[in-house]
Amino acid sequence: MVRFAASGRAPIRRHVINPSGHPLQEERGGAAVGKGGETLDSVYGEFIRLLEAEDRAAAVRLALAKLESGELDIPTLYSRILAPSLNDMRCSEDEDTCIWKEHVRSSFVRAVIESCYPHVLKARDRALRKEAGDRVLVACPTEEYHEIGARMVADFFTLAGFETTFIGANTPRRVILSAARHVRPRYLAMSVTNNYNLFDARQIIGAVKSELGGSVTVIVGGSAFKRNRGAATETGADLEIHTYEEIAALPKGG
Ligand code: B12
Repeated sequence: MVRFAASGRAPIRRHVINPSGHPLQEERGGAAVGKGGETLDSVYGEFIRLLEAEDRAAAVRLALAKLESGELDIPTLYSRILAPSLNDMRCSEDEDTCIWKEHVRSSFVRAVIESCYPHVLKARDRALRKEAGDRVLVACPTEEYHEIGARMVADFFTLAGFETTFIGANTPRRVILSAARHVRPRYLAMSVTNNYNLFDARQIIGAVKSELGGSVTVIVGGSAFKRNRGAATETGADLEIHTYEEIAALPKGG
């Protein structure tokens, strides 16, 4: 089935259910998550304070504590705390200073994501059947250096019961094709952040489709598509989506 989200953007959903069954509000503002009446805003504020203090250990501990207490689930932690901590970063210093600060912050966020992996597996096993699901290959265009969105999406697919292969960012086209041949995924999920990589995404999608034919559905997402309406169609993708909920709703098994 070939389908695009009607608006080309993720639908706005106000509520999600975390794997442990606690209802959570997606929007940070005013949403209660903590036992002491904490809001997503206050958890976010605390997380940013720790990043600014460059306190990696405390940032990891805060994220894990919120998961362990069931106050946050993985999709909410990733989409509402970690992603905005990077996407909303503001820097008024010179370009080089801003870039190394982006490097530092993204390495902290990466540390949090990797520390969460046991929780991803636990949540997946608790919520879903354990037999192997459909395969998905998560990739980025060749010159894309932004890989954190793709890394989060790999966990979203795992949580949703897929067998996920994450090949990371900055991978040559022939290597992506080799992975596609070996994995033979039902879905290729391509994350694009930098607008300049949309053209390469189109080349890769064309090559994977001619290699695998109709057996693969190509999904695209990431901020390059949020910024450029209609770009997904031009890449030749079958579907543009952006959220965990949309991933969890993808057809499986057949
Ligand atoms: C962190 C960062 C970096 C890090 C990346 C580290 C890493 N290992 O990934 C470093 C420092 C290396 C870097 C380098 C560069 N960056 Co940079 N970077 C950023 C920053 C601050 C955050 C990006 C990020 O990781 N966000 C967090 C992730 C989790 O969010 P996300 O991608 O949106 O993902 C979420 C959803 O979109 C979704 N999703 C993502 N992909 C997919 C895919 C599917 C299929 C689905 C379903 C969902 C989905 O899931 C995620 C969770 O909700 C942005 C600022 C911004 N406002 O975007 C600039 C930004 C993206 N960078 C930019 C630029 C220009 C660069 C550089 C070229 C130079 C520079 N000025 O730094 C270089 C080289 C990049 C290259 N060749 O690709 C520009 C891009 C502008 C453009 N042309 O499009 C931005 C927007 C900054 C700016 N305002 O100018 N960067």
